[in-house]
Amino acid sequence: MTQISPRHPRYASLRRRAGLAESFRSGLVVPEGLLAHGRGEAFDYLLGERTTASARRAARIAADWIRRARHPVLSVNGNVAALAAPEIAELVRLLPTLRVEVNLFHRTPARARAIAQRLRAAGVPDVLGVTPTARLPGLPSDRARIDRRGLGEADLAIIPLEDGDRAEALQRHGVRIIAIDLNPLSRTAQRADLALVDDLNRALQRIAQEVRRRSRRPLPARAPPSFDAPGAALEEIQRRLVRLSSSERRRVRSGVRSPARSSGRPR
Ligand code: PTJ
Repeated sequence: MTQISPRHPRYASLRRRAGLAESFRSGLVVPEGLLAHGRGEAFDYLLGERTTASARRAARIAADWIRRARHPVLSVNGNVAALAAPEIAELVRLLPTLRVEVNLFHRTPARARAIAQRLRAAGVPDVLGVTPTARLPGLPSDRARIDRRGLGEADLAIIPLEDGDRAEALQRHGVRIIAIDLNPLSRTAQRADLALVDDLNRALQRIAQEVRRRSRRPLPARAPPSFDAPGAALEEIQRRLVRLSSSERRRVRSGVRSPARSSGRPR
């Protein structure tokens, strides 16, 4: 792997990229997955690379929904396994009813096995979906190939980093959808019953934190209602951009050069 200095201002981001590139070379991640990551990074910049208030609210609701679900399933693709296997293992440890299922857009048996292997190595004891046993009706892609014991029985599915058609197909099947997607305009985020507009790792860590907080409390009598999380995220982005653009104008007017330009470093 490329050597990256921990003193680099974008060390964490560069390390993740290097990890993804490595997972691409080993066949876990597809080239399209690298493009998808770049799109996610761009939205994360706009959000300020932090969990916003609306994403925190969505994580609290998600924790309650997952705890109340009869048969919750977390769907895992190549990017998700490459980026967040330890977070998935921790969530399964906290929520023993949560099933983990490999579900791929670009499916090959070798990739499905490699992804399951990555999850097991991180501590996920039981991984479904390596050999699909059912089909989700009305979906032309390989994402229709599911595990009867997993998504086939699910009443709730967490689907990080996806496009929207499977969310719709699962909803038609009566499954409640929680999406994790940095792009508030994506069809998945827009269609999901609840969207966490946040980075995958931060979102899974936040859900785990909320589950831990709630572990000694009784289940709420009713599932808390959802809200328009993509709309709230767009407003957060808008407020942030207005703030940044006016402070940038003030800097220019007062003749102070922006820190990024004066240091010559990427932000
Ligand atoms: O492994 P496969 O074969 O199932 O393929 C997986 C990819 C990711 C290639 C496939 O699902 C795909 O093409 O996804 P899309 O349609 O590009 O959608 C991915 C969404 O995830 C985009 O809206 C991105 O903004 C978002 N995204 C990317 N990285 C992150 C993210 N959201 C949260 N956290 C991230 N790290």
